[in-house]
Amino acid sequence: MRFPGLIEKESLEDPLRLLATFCSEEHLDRLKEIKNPRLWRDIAEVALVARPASIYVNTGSDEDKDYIRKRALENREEYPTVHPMHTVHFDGPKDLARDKGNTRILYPGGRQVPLINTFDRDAGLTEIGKLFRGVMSGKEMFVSFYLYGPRYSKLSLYGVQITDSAYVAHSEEILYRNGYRDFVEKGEELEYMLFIHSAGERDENGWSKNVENRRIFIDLEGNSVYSVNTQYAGNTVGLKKLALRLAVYKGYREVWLAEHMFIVGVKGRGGRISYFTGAYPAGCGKTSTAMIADTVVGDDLAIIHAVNGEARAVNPEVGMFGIIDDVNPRDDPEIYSILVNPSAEVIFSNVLLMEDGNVWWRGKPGEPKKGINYAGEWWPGKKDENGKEILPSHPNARFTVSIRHLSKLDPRIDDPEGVPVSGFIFGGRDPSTLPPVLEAFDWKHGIVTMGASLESERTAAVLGQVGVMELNPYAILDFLPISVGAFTALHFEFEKKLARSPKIFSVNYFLREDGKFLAEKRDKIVWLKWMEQRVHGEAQAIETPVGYIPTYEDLREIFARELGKEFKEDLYEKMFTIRVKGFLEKIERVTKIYSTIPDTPREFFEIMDKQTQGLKALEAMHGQKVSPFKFDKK
Ligand code: SPV
Ligand code: MN
Repeated sequence: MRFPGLIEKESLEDPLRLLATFCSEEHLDRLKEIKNPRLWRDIAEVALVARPASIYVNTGSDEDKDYIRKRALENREEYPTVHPMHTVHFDGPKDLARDKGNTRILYPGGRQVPLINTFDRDAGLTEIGKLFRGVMSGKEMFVSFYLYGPRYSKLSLYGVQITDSAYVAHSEEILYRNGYRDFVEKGEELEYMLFIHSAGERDENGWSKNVENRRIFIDLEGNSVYSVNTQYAGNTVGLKKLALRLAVYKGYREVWLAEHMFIVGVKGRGGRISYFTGAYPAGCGKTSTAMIADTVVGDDLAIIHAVNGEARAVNPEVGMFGIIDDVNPRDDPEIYSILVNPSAEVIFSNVLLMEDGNVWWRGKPGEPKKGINYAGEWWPGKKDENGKEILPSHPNARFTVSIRHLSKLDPRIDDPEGVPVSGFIFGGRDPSTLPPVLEAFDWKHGIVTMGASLESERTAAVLGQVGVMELNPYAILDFLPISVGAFTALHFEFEKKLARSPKIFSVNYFLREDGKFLAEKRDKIVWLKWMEQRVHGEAQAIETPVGYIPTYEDLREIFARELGKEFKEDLYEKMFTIRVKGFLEKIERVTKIYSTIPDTPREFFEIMDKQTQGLKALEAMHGQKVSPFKFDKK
């Protein structure tokens, strides 16, 4: 029972009979095809509590997809544009991003976990039960089935989405592989994650009205997530960040990794492809790195298992929910061309929909003209109640599109075995210390000093002092259901299952001198190619106390080959100078936080201590800034 006290247990004894009061015969038959009584009870219980007018069982057929799109338009959850395959969704001014405060991990007994927003499980389920009571009355409830990974893969998970939002179902049809037939094939034995969502009451603009009662509760024990009074996809699309928490938890118990990482292929000598996964906090270059690589398996999430001693990764998704702000034809030709291709199905969210039926976002050539946006009607110069100009499209405006439109889509996207992972990349935004690329000594060193220690500079987009470094371990802090100490221990355990561990790298595209970035945007490909060569033992490296850095000669060669650019020795020296003070400060900041987390492995502190000793010895010998030319090559 999911909603204690709200319904009689007996009422679920014959779930199909009960569901017959909500479903047409055709849709009831669709449910009957899946011989899984637990699933029938789950759906019946939600229906009994939320009281929808009807239930639509989505099989992922073309007819079902068309119906869902049509319903999204009829419900005014989406608006048509000049292109029939392009629609626009608005979340409303108070529902434009993930709600961290109201997203909580339910723990029995109200257990607290440092840095994680937890809540007592019983209290949480009671509260959510009340919010779901009758919440779908008069509305249609969609039930959809998805794979979280390739078909017939041991790495994949399964999810059921129940929602009263056609926009959510529509997004999921683009972003995930429909799994109706897998549910039918697997019947009773199938374990699934359950996502229950309601947009709640909507106002005359179609926005969720009761956003103050927005709740996203993650029930680890029940393998379920409840989300209500919100529409923003990061809060509602179950298989995205809600599933990530459940997957991390399952991986923690079974020793595999669910990561907030892209998966890309980088071409090397003889045309070989080596795969890398990469975790970057927001605004640190994750998407642009994925797009500059030679092939793309995924842009946001990765499930990584040890298979016969090898780390193998699958992308649980087949679509992108990407930031559209500043996507322009010059910097992002690939994404831009997809977004203006009339035959690609796109849901734009929180952009400007102009009166002529065209959409506009910052970066799109042409001027924004009168229309509607995330805050209602818009016209050039429109101001809010404080006299501040309202942007035509929101900085968190997004596009939802199938990844299959990418010309660089990796042919192994659907490989049930996943792709072998040669390297993990952790990318932060650091103005003053970290070099553009750095290789860890070994797995544990990388996990501790690069993954667990991942920080990014707070930018103007977030309130507070600009330039302050914020810890975001593995770029997954917002989505962690367990402590970062336990997550770090999991990475140590994971390595024990590997015969050969991926190399670990950190990258930093934001190193500045005199306020100017030392690296250009397009240099990213150089760091990727260097990593690819390192994986195959083809590039040299210089050992420093914080890890290995590239040699000047290797980089000069790669810059010339990849970009036709002359890489100057003095730029190399600036980029790869070891800034001892900055590194020591980072260790101090990060260690201070981990010392408040009781389940941090002892080795974490040992590795940090060793690094501190190494840096201090270096400082004693060469001072606070040490040129890469002072070290020996390896
Ligand atoms: C992110 O913020 O990391 C995203 C978008 O990928 S959301 O789905 O909102 O999490
Ligand atoms: Mn993400």
